[in-house]
Amino acid sequence: MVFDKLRDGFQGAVKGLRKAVVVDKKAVKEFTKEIQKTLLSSDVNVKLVLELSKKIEERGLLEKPPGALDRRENIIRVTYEEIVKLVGTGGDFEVKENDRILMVGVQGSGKTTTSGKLASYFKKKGLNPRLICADTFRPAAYDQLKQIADEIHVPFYGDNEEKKSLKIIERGIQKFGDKGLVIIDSEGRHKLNKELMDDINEVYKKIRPDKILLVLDSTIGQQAGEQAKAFKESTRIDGLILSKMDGTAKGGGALSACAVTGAPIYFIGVGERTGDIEAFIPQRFVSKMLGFGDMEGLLEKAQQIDFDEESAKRMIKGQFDLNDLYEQIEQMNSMGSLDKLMEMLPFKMNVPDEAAELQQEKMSKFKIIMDSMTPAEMADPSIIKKDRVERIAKGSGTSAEEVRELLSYYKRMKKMMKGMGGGRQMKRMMKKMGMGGMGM
Ligand SMILES: Nc1nc2c(ncn2[C@@H]2O[C@H](COP(=O)(O)OP(=O)(O)OP(=O)(O)O)[C@@H](O)[C@H]2O)c(=O)[nH]1
Ligand SMILES: [Mg+2]
Repeated sequence: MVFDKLRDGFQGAVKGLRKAVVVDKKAVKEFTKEIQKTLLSSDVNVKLVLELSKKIEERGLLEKPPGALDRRENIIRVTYEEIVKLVGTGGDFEVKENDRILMVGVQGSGKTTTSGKLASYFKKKGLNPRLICADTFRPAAYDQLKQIADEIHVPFYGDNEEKKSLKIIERGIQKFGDKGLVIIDSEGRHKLNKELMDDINEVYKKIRPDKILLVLDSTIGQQAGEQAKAFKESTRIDGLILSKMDGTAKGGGALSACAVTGAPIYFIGVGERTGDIEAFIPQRFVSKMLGFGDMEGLLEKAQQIDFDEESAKRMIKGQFDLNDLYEQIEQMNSMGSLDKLMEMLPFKMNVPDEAAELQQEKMSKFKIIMDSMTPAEMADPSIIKKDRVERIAKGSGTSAEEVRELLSYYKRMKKMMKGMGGGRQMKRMMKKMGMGGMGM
C-alpha cells in the first residue's frame, strides 16, 4: 500500500497521545518524538523535522485550545496544520479546454507515463486531451506513448523520422488545431544540464505552453527538492508532479523538500498504470496519514464557541453574577453577535427581544461599565444603589441611564438562566457546545 510506513508511524503517535493519562509536557514530547522518527525515516530534512516538532510542542502546550477542543484534540489539530504546511501547497490544477501542457523532467523521472496518466485523468473530467511525443532522444519513446494513447483512446501525434522536437510539436499542434487539451511529452537527459534547459527554453519560447509541469521521481527523496530548485532557476515551472510515490519510503522527504521551493505540487503518481495518479491535496493527504478519521469534525469543533465550564456550572446553580455576564459578552464578541449565538442553540430560546437585538457595540459598552465596578459590585450587583450607579457612570464615561440598562439586562439574563437551570434544555445546550463530559 501507498505510504504505509508514514501512515503507521503517524497513527502510532496519535494512538500514544490518546492513551496518555495526562497531556503534560512529557506526553507531548513523547508524541513529537514519534512524529520526528516517522518523518526522518521518510527522508524529511532534519532541520525541518526539528522546526516542526518545536512548533507542535510550543503551540500544543501554550496555546489555549480553541473552541470546544480539549488539549489532546488541539495537539492533533496543531500537528495536522503543521504537517500540511510542511508538505506544501497543491490542489486543483486548473486547465482550459485548449491549453497546452509541456511535461519536463530528467530522464526516467516518469514524464511519458505521467503524460498518459494526465490525459486519462482529464478525459475522465470531460476534457479532450491529445498527446504529442516530442522526445527524439529515447529510441522507443514514440512507441511507448503511442501505446498508452491507444489504450486510453486519446488522439496521438508523433514522428519517428523527425529529429527536431520543436518541429514535431508544431506539426502536432497544427494537426489538432486549436481544439483540445494538448499534453506534450518531452525528452529527458541523463543529467540535469544546460543542453536540456536550452531545449526546454527554446520550446517554451516558440510554443508558449500554458503550463509547464515538472515531473520528479520521488524515490530520490529530498534530492527532488534540489532538482525542482534547479529547474525553477533555469526555466518557467508552473507546478510539480511527484511520480513513483507508491514505491518509496522517501515520499515525505520528496514532498517536504519540494514544498520548500514554493512550487505547488499538483499530482502524485502512485503506480505504473494510467489510472495511478492522484490530485495532491495536502489537507486530505495529511488527515489520511494521521488517521484521524474525523479531522473535519475536529476542525469544526475548534470553531465552536468557547464556553467556560466553571461559569456554566455556576449558571446552572443559579449563581450568575456580573463576572459571568462579562465572560459571556467576551465569548459573544469573539463570535460576532448574539444572534449568531442564538442560531447555534439547539432549541428556540425565549430571550427578551431587545436582548437579541443587542449588538456588539452595546455589549462593548457594558464591558466598559463593568470595568469601572469594584470586585464586590461584580460579585453582587444588588449592592449597586443610586449613588454607586452615578459613580460607575462617571468612572466609565457613560451615563447613569446606561449603567441601569446594564443592570436590568443582567437581571433578565439571570432570571433566564435560573429558569433553565438544571433543566434538560440546559444540558442539551451544554452537550451541543461540546461539554457533554462535565458530569451533568
Ligand atoms: N511504480 C511506479 N512506477 C512509475 C510511476 N511513474 C513512472 N513509473 C515507471 O518509471 C519508469 C520510467 O517512466 P517513464 O514515464 O518512461 O519516464 P520518462 O521520464 O518518460 O523517461 P525518459 O523518457 O527516458 O526520460 C517506467 O518504468 C514507469 O513505469 C509511478 O507513479 N509508480
Ligand atoms: Mg519518456
